Amino acid sequence: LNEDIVLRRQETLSNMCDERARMLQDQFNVSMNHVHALAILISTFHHGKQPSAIDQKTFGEYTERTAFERPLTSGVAYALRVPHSQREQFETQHGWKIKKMETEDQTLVQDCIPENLDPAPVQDEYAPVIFSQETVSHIVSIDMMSGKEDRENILRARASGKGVLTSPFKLLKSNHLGVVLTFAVYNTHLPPHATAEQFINATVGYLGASYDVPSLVEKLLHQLASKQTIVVNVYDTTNKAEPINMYGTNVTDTGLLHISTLDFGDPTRKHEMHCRFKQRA
Ligand code: WA2
Repeated sequence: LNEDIVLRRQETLSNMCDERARMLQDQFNVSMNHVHALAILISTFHHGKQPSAIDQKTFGEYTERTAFERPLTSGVAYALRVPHSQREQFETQHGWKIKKMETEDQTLVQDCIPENLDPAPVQDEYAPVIFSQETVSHIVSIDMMSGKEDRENILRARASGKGVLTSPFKLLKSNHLGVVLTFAVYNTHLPPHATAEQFINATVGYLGASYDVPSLVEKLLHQLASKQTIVVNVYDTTNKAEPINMYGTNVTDTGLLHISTLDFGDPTRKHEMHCRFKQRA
């Protein structure tokens, strides 16, 4: 009889966990598709038209009004690919300098104001943000290639032609761990099986979305009114030996546990949802 109860509890837990994992995954997938469409919008109306039909005002309005299409994202932005040979011309044209990303853990708030950031040191190429949704306007003019996670994402996105995700890291102006999703923008219409070299050569910029995972997962789970029943954790398990906790407080409970796998569309990253009952049987 006791065994029966345990089995029933285990089943309830796995159903609740799988449902939540599927919701999170589906919402992520929906927003990923929309971020992909934004990359095509930039390709068509910014790079594909002379003169461009998109400026910061248009981009800001459009992305704010379509924010409902990108659940879980905290903002989107567009960074232009600028080779060093064009840096001076780019800076003159925009009237501002390309800035270096400030990654010190203890940065003064005033250091984050673009005017107070240091210029980007000399590199082969840069990825300064030229358009942003209002919610992430603090990254405008920052060279995204000067941040380790952003740089890796940019290089992987442009060589693959696919949407790619960073490991969890502390986003600028956020106290939480988050992830960034990047799609490269190309100047020609490439077949999906083009070579990495073809993809890289055709790259003109990078459309990215940031996800503040803890606050967004919290919002999602809140809608389910299950918070009294189960405890949820989300982990990046790409490195099996060192899972990174992306959502939820650390738990050492030994009661029933159910693990649901999450697929966020980037096969090089692995994620899991761990669920437990709040109360022991
Ligand atoms: N967006 C928002 N906050 C961040 C961040 C980011 N990256 N990086 C650190 N904090 C424009 O992949 C190109 C967005 C990067 C895209």
